[in-house]
Amino acid sequence: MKLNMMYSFLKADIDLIEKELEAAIESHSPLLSEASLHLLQAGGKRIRPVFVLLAAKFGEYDIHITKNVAVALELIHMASLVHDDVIDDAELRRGKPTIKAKWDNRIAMYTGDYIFAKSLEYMTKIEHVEAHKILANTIVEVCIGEIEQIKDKYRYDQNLRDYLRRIKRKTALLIAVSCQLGAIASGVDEQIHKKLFLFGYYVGMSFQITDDILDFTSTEKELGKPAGSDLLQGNVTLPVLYAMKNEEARTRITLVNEETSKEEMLHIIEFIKSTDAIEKSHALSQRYLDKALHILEGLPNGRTKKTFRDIANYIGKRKY
Ligand code: 2DE
Ligand code: MG
Ligand code: MG
Ligand code: MG
Repeated sequence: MKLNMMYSFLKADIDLIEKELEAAIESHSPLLSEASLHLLQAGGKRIRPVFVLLAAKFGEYDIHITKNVAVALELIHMASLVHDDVIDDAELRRGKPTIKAKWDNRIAMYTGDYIFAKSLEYMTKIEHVEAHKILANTIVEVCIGEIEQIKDKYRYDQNLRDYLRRIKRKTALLIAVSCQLGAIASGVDEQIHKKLFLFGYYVGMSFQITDDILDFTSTEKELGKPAGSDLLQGNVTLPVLYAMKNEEARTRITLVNEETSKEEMLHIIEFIKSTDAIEKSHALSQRYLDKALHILEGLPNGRTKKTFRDIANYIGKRKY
């Protein structure tokens, strides 16, 4: 089943959010509008807004309140991608040139800041102080995660815990908080919004592990961004950690540094794929998914819960 078919009952609300996103980035500066719109129109899975809406369904659902959280979360995600593509020197995102490639790094930095500021504007519509605390704290964690990732580049003495802590910060928390804030904004009580947070956290962990696997196994065409770029950039992800349990792989991987040729890298990537590293990574992704599904069991039954389950399962199997 296609992703958007799983929540077709939300179609009108998702369409509304898409329009709001367009309106949100409209600026008096044509350059800011153009650059932001360029990324927005490249599409994306819109996982965070969808999770916001679904989580809000566990409370007093009012789209005119919830939409602000959904728009804010997608904008924060977008802003972080604009900055990320500067940091990672990425040329392609969602099948289109990145803002930094189409314009330049300076334009990209300010476009990211601009989109980020816009997200805060949407959050001001939410009166729960707690929601703002949670969001601010999450963004702090995302920044720490990104800094840690830079520090950990080409470091082969790191362990599984280092990796898991990093992906928690860079990806899982924002997905977790999408669920939690959607719920808080519609008055859901603590016991439930904490469960939704945990559900989003586990799905987010599984999601990033899959992203890191796809970087090895998928193609630029499918991903809309170059494959194989993690190792090329020195990012030690889960498949690399598992592959290093193999003596020969370990020897070759630990020699990788900034000077390693692209050709040698491609060989190493193929070697990693020939070990059991990909399979083991899938297994860990699945374990997180199972944890997410287990949390769902403790939530009230209904269409929303079923949709969360379908999306979680889809995320574990996705190809892009
Ligand atoms: C993408 O990771 C991670 C994005 C988080 C970036 C966060 C920044 C700080 P990847 P892909 C820059 C926060 C900034 C804000 C909120 C404005 O693995 O493979 O590089 O998609 O992702 O490039
Ligand atoms: Mg990147
Ligand atoms: Mg990055
Ligand atoms: Mg990636």
